[in-house]
Amino acid sequence: MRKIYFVFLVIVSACINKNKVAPPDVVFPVPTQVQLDWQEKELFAFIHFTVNTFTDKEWGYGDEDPNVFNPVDFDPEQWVKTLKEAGFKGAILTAKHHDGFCLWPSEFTDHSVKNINWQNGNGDVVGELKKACDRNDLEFGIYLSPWDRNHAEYGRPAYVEYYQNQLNELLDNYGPIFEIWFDGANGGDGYYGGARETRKIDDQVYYKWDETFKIVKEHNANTLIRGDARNSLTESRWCGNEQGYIGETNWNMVNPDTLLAMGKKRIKVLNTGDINGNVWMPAEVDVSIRHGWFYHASEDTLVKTPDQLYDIYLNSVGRGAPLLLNVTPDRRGLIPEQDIASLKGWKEKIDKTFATNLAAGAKIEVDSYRGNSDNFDASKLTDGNKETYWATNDDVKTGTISVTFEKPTRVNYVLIQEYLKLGQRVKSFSVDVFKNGEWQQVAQGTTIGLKRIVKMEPVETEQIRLRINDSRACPVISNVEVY
Ligand code: FUL
Repeated sequence: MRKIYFVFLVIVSACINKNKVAPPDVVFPVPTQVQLDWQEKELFAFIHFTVNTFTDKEWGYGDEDPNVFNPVDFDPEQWVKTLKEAGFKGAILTAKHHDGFCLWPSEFTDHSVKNINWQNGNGDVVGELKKACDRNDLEFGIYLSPWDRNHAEYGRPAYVEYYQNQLNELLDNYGPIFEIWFDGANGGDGYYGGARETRKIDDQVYYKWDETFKIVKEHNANTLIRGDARNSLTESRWCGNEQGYIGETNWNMVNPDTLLAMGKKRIKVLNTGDINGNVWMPAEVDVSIRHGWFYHASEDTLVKTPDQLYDIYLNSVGRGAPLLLNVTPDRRGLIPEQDIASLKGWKEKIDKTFATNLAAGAKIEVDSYRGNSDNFDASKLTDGNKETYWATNDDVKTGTISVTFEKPTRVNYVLIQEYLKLGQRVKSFSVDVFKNGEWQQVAQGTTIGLKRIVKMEPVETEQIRLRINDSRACPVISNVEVY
């Protein structure tokens, strides 16, 4: 009897100890909840619309007759429905581009929709779009160009006050917004109230970013700040190009001071992030559905095809960076039909490709798991719960996850996700399939991050495995899917 009691005690204490296995320590830096929520939304739309749409320019000089702005069939409901159906979670509008024309009736300038013939001066693109977003449950964001080629005071302190006034005005009247987009572009020359000259500023100092960011956060702590990566308060960085891809190696971290010292060379680092970075600053991939950011009739034949958009998707979302895809309302004030067709085709392709997760019904095994505790075992990889994860012991920086199907199955993609609340870790991985009695490597990669979609040549196999080859600390993987 005593013996049975003893065995019972041993089992109970083993169980208790198993559940006592501590989770891995955090590897800093880590995302804030605002950043993580934003990253997880994955798909955002940019909307470039202003006088440029009517003057056929990309950068207005600032001397445009505001009355050229006349979208006779203006229908933000059509924009929002299009974006919503394509799977976007939010839309960011150019409330003011470099030319300085304001798409809302700002009380701080005459250069706005309030002084034009369109809608008898009662038009408000920002307000109408915000309302359409609210009606359709799409999040709303604002782009407010710091560079203003219209304003007479640009380059002097009075302009920064004007800029901050406008920011306050927009956030007061059209908030809360999910993202604010601070553009870094500055070409120097402009109309500047008639001066027609070149004005140079030190963008690190002139715009008083710390103060400007504070205005945003005081209005809503949940608004994500997309800005210059050389400022450590920036919450999302530019991806270093406008072609629609983030690096195959994509760390969510950067070191703002290092970037500052690098000059133009920093653009390369924006694309890859920095394994030694001390600030969590995920990249956002911004790219246009057409060649330019604004509508040009001459680009009607240059709309990206569903396949091109799908490649962009794999090279952004599939590498752990949200995609900000730009659409271009035309002179009618509508998203053109051919662009809508492309977006539809793209969405269908994504939905079809990722319709059935083959890992869901398969057997998942790992070579080791943390403290042999079922809190960190293989089942956590496919339980559909993003808060649970497979992890190894602290001294184990490699690991193997294998997926065994009931019968030979055609596989084309593996989707992997790290649990980022404990920091981004994986440095190198490979994918193998079991074929002709042996393991054959079919893909390899570096970082994983929020989501990594690995595309392989389609292959029929009974077993596929993921090998983590190197990691900053023990790997912590929350999800594995196979398609
Ligand atoms: C750039 C701007 O100069 C382009 O016109 C566009 O707005 C793009 C998204 O950012 O810096």
